[in-house]
Amino acid sequence: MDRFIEKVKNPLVVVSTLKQRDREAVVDFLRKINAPVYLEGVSGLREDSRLGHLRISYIHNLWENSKNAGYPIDGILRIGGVPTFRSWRDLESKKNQIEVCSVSHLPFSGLSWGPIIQASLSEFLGMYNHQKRFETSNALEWLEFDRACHRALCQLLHEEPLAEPSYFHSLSQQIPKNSMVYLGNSSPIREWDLAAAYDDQQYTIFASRGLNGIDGQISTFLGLCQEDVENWAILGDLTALYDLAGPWILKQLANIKVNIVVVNNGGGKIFSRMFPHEEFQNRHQLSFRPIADFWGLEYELLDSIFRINGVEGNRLIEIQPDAAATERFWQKYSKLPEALQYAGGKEKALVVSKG
Ligand SMILES: Cc1ncc(C[n+]2csc(CCOP(=O)(O)OP(=O)(O)O)c2C)c(N)n1
Repeated sequence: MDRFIEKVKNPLVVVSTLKQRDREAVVDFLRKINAPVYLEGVSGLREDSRLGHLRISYIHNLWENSKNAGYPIDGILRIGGVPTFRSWRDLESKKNQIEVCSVSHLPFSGLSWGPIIQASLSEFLGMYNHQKRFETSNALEWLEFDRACHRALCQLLHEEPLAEPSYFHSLSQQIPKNSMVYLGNSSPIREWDLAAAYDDQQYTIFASRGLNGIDGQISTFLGLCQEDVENWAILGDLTALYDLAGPWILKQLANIKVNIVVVNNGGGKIFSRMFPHEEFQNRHQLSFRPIADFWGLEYELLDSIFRINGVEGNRLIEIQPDAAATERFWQKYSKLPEALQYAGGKEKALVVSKG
């Protein structure tokens, strides 16, 4: 850690899963070292206003965009569990080009190289009271660029309300405050981080990280449910299909309120951008209504802009995003910086192309 802090000029801190009791120590540490930070939803700090001035949210083309803004990232300091953050995987091929240091309560490195310090985060980070404070002036242009991208993203979500990420934005505004939210595979955890609003809804967010299996996720969610709050799971359709028997336990969980949201995009869409062959996606036209009936869950189908209504019992909400709108969304998302007509660190005009 000392070596990382001494050696690196332009660090990005990435914060993934944290234990609740470590959060305040992590906030103090982040404010002290004063470096740009990417906060995953599972950190519980994504919406924390005390970190708003350091927060990076647009991570598409991270390496290039930060470099173009005069802040070529030369080190990643990871705090907490293994990040889902896409650029974490890029690091696998960046050995000797970038410094990486992980500090985690868990022993998992999540990379084939780089040191990992396994420790109680509150104790370990608390010791770093007098460490280097990074010069945010180096990062100001990048932070400003990021804010402009975020404003453009908000406009895009508004323009494409039927695109898959826009449903996540809407969910994040409508799930009741203080709910437990379980983010499943494969896209939900990433799309939540990308599109959820930054209002502090005091959600307790969980995800199943580590082996990343899509099996057993309904069961994992039901095992995490609490009595005094609403419980929400957001899962891909194949992930839900892999655990069809999961709800059997509901009858024994009498005092909990459960909402299972299935984002039914007709298969494993994560593979559509990885492999040219459709077979990898396991495409289907299945409806989840019979599954809701089978388990005695109330059922709602959302295939247009929606309002979540309160219901008495447990329910399954099926979302069917519009495939064409989702495709347009991703096209425009990858070009947000161009749409900003970004030049020399200033947002000249906020024009997100229509089409
Ligand atoms: C047990 C298991 N089998 C297979 C996989 C490989 N896998 C990873 S993501 C995925 C597709 C998930 O599809 P879905 O839940 O519909 O989410 P989407 O990609 O559409 O967001 C599969 C099959 C896995 N991770 N775990």
